[in-house]
Amino acid sequence: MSLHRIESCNDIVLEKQDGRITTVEEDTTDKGDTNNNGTVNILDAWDALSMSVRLIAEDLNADMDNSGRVTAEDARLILVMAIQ
Ligand SMILES: [Ca+2]
Ligand SMILES: [Ca+2]
Repeated sequence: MSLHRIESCNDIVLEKQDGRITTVEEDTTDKGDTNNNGTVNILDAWDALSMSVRLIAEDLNADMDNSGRVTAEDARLILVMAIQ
């Protein structure tokens, strides 16, 4: 029998429910990174714009102002992030 020590706990979220402690996989997707490629760029802004006009399915990861909807304003905010 071997024991494995956890080297990093940064991405582990513990949740206590009904007296049991369980690990919860954290959503590590960065806000605004709609295509989930690890970086926020103009393609993510394009995705958000496409969501705002219902060309593609809405992904609330693109909801930068937490309004509950993906709009052109969210696309603008992502674009600002992308050029910084
Ligand atoms: Ca991206
Ligand atoms: Ca929004």
